[in-house]
Amino acid sequence: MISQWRLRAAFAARLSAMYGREVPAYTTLVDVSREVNEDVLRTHGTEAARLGSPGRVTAERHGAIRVGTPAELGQVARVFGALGMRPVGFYDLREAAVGAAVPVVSTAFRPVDGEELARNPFRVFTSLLTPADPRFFDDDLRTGLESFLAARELFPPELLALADRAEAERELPDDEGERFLRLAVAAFELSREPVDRAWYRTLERVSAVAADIGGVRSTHLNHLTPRVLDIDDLYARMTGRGVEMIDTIQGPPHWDGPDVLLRQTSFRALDEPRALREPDGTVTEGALRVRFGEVEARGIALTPEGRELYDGMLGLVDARLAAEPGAVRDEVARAVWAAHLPATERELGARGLAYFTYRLSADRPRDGSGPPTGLAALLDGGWVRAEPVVYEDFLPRSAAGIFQSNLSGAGSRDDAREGAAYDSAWLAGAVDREVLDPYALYAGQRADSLARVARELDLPEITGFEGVAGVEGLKGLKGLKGLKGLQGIAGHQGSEGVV
Ligand code: OOG
Ligand code: NI
Repeated sequence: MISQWRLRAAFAARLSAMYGREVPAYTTLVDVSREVNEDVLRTHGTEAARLGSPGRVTAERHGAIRVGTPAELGQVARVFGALGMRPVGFYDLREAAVGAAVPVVSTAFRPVDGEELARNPFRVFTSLLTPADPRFFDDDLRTGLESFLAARELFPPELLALADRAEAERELPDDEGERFLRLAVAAFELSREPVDRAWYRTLERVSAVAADIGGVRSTHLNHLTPRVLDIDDLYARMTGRGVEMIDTIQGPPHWDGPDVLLRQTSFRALDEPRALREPDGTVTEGALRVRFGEVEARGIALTPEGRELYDGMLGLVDARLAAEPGAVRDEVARAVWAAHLPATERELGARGLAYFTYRLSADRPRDGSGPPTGLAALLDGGWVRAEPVVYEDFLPRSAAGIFQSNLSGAGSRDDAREGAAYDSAWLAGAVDREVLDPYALYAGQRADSLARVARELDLPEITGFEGVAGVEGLKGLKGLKGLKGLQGIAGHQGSEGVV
């Protein structure tokens, strides 16, 4: 029998081998990532491993795929359900992409509990085309797209049947497991079937993403992303090897305080030979440029309050750059971070801005004194230690930036028209399963760890979150409005400090 997590790990490894054959520059990226990680672990050792064991980080990947219809997304959910990956979060990239046409909404399929994440955290950012959005597609194009998409089959019935069995039984017999893996990897390979050039170009004029999804009769992996422990070093080394990277690292700047959320960068999409069918029926060898290589560094998960601070800080950076056109984004961001984000994990926790789990300290007091009940006192007294929770999700603005930096053209959108509404509940209906809230998952990890510590110390409960759980004055802190609020937050102290 092959258990679900072994299927997941094997799927991620085989996808990686397949993508390396298809996009050789990806192999370079993986090699350089490994070098960087080995160097960081050599110099920073256990400290670097606090956000993931070396084994986890070395194998860690996220993939990105794009599909065309709710029915296709439902099938994707079954394939990933087989691997113990569930839909988490809703991302509306139509809104996050400013000035470019990215007509998709997305979710991420990933394992959700701590043990499963530690075994193999493979996740896939999955985007769904929005043909019903009139800002991008007129009635004719919508009808054309929908009938083209309805006529294709991305996943063979045998794969879906095996997937349902693996999801229900949480394992597969060896032969069935092997068959499942082969069919699942094949479903994400780049197809050799000729692409209808005229149809592809029609869609490309609206959006390169729409063409990549709705212009071909199959799906494929768009990128596969290794995790690196020092993304600035990675960026410099890739550039040193002559690989053209996008201009920036998306997400938080490099700074002296704790790494939070997610930093990402990529090398530019490369021309790939593809067979094209011309209007007269002949097939020619052409090239399409849609797939690229991305790399990421993961930091600590932020609470809703921490996330509002993060979004407010991004707004502040934008406002400063608009006011001072010559300024360098990274320097401005570093200054904003230094002014507003706590510089230590302890303070991040005390202000209720980030998630931690807690465990009994090996060198806790043994002098017969009983433990206090408040978390701050437990931490101060050396009873309990805090460990950062890794951010397992994605960031809509960074995702939009990654999409945009690799588009061949901006496409077109008509913002005078009313956009079609899609939200998390709609997505849940499409996949016929619950779309989980990332914050609830992180908060659950924290609560579980506190309950365990309370049991171990024989305390009825551990107090100390009341003061920070409902940090006031953060609502409506968006962009420029955040300027005033930010100072308020920076000076905010929970009535009872936590970490
Ligand atoms: C997905 C882009 C988003 C990320 O890491 O934020 C993404 C895509 O290009 O299909 O993968
Ligand atoms: Ni990605």
